[in-house]
Amino acid sequence: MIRCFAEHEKRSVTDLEGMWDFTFLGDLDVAQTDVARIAYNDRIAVPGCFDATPKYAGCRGLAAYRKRIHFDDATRHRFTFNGVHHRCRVVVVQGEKTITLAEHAGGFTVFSTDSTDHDPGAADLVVLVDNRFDYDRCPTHLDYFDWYHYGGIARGAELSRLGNTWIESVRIDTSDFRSKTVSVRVVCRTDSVSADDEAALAISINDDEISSFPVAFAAGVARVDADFTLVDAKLWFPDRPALNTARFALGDDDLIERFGIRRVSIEQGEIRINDRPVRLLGVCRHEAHPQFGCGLPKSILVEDIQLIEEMGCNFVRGSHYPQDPAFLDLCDERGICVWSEAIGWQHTAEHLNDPDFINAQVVDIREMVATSCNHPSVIMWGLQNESHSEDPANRRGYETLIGEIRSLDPSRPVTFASNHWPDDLFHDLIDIISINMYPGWYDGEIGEIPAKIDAIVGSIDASSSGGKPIIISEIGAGAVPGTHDRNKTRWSEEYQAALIDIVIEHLFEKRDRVCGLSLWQFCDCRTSEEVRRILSRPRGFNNKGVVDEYRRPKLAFDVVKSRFNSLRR
Ligand code: ADA
Repeated sequence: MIRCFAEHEKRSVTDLEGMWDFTFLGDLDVAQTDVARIAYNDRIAVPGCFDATPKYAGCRGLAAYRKRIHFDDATRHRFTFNGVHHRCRVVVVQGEKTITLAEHAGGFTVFSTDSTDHDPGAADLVVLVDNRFDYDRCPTHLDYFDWYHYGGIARGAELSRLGNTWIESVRIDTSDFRSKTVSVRVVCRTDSVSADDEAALAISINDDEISSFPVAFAAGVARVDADFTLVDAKLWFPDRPALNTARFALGDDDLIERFGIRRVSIEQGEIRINDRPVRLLGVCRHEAHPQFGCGLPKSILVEDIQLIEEMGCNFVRGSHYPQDPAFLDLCDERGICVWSEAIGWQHTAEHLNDPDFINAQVVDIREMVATSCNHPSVIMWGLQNESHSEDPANRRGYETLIGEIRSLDPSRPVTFASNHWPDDLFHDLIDIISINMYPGWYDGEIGEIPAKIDAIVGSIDASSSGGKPIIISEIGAGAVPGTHDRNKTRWSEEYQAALIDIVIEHLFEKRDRVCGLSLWQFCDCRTSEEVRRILSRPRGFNNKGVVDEYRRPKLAFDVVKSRFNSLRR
């Protein structure tokens, strides 16, 4: 299941998790493979990453997954994939018919594809999955990024019967938190051709009385916009995360969505939720685990959110790609604010001036916003981590991508994490200034950290971006788990703990100009196979987690826990 709650009570939805037929095809091409001739010689679990299993560890190439599915009838059915890495081709085989429904590139976003040309009954769903690096076909997953790119149907899949008329999407935005008014925008679609296909959309919120809205289709699409003032509802705050449930029904279809009444604003250098300034205390989080790759079971999502809460965090930066929607559900419930980031890592002018790269980024952004826009925990959008925002040749690319985000969602502030200050040229395009810096790790010593933070913050405030909220979006140190040294030398847990202690103390005990911190990083994670990178990463891991890759706390965990919890009091 994609979410932490049932999105439907009437719509027929089949969770496709479980054992699938599998075979690793290696160097075959995803477009040229004759699906009907594949011989399956293995089994693999979905959700999951095939190259996180011992037999396929390190394998890069084409993998074929097959699952017997059942079409309830001949009406439209939808396959929804929660994240397939890195690219795939979705095919249905039924009798003599082999139909390619879709190809998709980009692993960390939800996408769906519909089947309309099938017979009722059994069929085979075949997903050809390719985890090779191929800039031309999948420019969002590149081998120089500082994380390991696993392959597979990582976050699961489901099959839904849409029938002839269905609810396509729901968008719930807070239009006025003071009066507790939300705007609800629903898109309905139909395959029926009868012109008099008037239907009624029923909406109820928090089990209040049902409101009915006429639905008039034109060219198969109908939109219903409605405002609801929820006088008895509570607002969503990080420390009091009140959630509401909206139910929608259209004919024999339905949809359930949760939402929070909250408005994010930027005022006087602060980030505010419902006009209350929030101080964001958090960590950057990769979705990775040695046993599961990037396809984390819900048990690990629960473990992660529990540890994040135990540290006293109220903030997670999803680095460097959209997080699992189920994790966002947990953040909604626990009041953990989320920086949701489109995939990207140190991109250059070559990428940012390549129309195909920009188009792939736009797809990622559209899928990220479509999936995450109703989560109250998502309070800001990020993009292009440490890409070259100091290069004037990249302005148009940044304008296009930031413009796309704002066109899809004008309600949330936008930022990008940069390590190029004071040479950044595009801070005018964003609402929050976010700085990645590693004083005391890549340069200098721990004692120099306060002055270096003050210097950067001071120079920002002396610039044209002065007065905007500032987040330190990455800062930290490596610690090889279990490495101890009373002299606190680099790579020891003692050094990492001492550095993080100074950072938090200086940012929030000694000063209050910076409104947010996301330590780099929550958990250790495996880096890419690139030799230069690996040689700089003991164990082939990015060891800057405050817990190791199995979520075992390091000394720094208790420092963060003590500091953040006392700041939260
Ligand atoms: C950069 C990057 C992170 C990680 C970090 C590090 O800030 O954004 O993904 O690579 O450096 O550990 O050096």
